[in-house]
Amino acid sequence: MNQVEIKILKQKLKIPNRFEVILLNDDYTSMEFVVEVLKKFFHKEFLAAEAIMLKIHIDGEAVCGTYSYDVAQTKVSQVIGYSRKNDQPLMCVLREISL
Ligand code: TYC
Repeated sequence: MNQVEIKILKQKLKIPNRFEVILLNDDYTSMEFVVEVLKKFFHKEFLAAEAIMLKIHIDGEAVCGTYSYDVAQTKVSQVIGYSRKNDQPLMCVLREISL
């Protein structure tokens, strides 16, 4: 089965598309700011936020949450907007989860 056929089958089965929201590492955003973002926009407790921030710092990225397309896109906009307002270059992207 090719990707198009899988997509049609998923639609017929009414399996909703889900999207991961991912934070990316960079050399300038402060660790404290990333923890704050994870608490504020992804509702993480301090220790969970700190663990995710360190995973991003080491691996280059980490999944912060999984949402419908609309909610995922809103999270990306909120995180980037808040980061620029606070003069931080933090980047946030979404990625569709493949079956
Ligand atoms: N690498 C950054 C630093 O050393 C910290 C950081 C972590 C930045 C996670 C972005 O998504 C990020 N200050």
